[in-house]
Amino acid sequence: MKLFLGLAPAALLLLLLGSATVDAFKTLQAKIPNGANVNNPCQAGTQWPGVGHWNKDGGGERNPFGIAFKSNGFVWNSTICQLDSDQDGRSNGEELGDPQCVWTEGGTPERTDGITHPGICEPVNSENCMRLNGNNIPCGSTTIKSAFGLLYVMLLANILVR
Ligand SMILES: [Ca+2]
Repeated sequence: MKLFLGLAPAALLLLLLGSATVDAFKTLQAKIPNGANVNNPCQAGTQWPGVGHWNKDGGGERNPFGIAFKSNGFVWNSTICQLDSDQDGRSNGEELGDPQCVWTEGGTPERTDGITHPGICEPVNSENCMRLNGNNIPCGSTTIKSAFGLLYVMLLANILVR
């Protein structure tokens, strides 16, 4: 019982920190065009809600777009819009559906579909992007996890067969 009482404040703190992280990126999503509409460059058909972070669910280390957006005072303007933060040849505005850099908070961007990631160089499998994204790109980790998962299943199957 004492252990539980001791852990309770820690758990509560984690819960608060977790929801604070979610709140942070949800608030920031509204400050960029199509902030809640960015496609996941690692997995078609899914999204990347934590646009400024290497972690798709937000929190942790910022990607180049997140770093630039922060140093721009978390404001969307022509400066951040014209940058190509992930260096894939398309400006942040082009990626986020505001090619003319005219979007303001609360407005509807010029384009709302096919929104690409402004902080992760795409296509992620190209030689150039693999170099630029470096070890930060979490696309590969799923593959590694799957590989370990597969290995585990194979080992387990091997044991059961015996
Ligand atoms: Ca770009």
